[in-house]
Amino acid sequence: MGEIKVGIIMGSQSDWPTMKEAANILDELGVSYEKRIVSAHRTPDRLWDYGKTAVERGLQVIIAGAGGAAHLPGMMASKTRVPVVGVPIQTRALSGVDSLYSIVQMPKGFPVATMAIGSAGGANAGLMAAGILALQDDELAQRLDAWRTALSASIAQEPEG
Ligand code: RP5
Repeated sequence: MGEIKVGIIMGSQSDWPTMKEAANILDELGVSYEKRIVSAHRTPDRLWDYGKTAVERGLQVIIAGAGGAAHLPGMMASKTRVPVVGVPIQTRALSGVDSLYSIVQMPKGFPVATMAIGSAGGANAGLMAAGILALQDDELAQRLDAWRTALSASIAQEPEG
């Protein structure tokens, strides 16, 4: 799998089931990654250190998931030029709309590529990261193309029942 180029970070252990969707996709595609709990509110120094060292450590994409007052993806984007893919975690109180709005509405200059709320967003974050890396990795590009072809082939022509 080689050098780790993808960081999966999340605000809490409770975010892991959603963020594991991204990890599962990366596993399927043979992309190595690291996973860390990095909370904007509970461990701000950890966030700062992670962002400060991301480039020198060779990270090329950071997938960041958080819920509620979801400041982690945006703060990470403010600290590193490594592209940040944001995953809004589905929350109980506001169904994840709070997370989505917290992540998507960044000021000009510090973008976060924001995915859908919840598990689809987690999986798509993995695919987005793979697509970015595939721009410079022909073998990964082939695996990603095959993955997409297999998904298309799995869709029935007609509904059952
Ligand atoms: C956020 O608060 C986390 O990203 C998580 O989605 C949410 C709730 O965290 P826990 O109270 O479950 O640890 O920072």
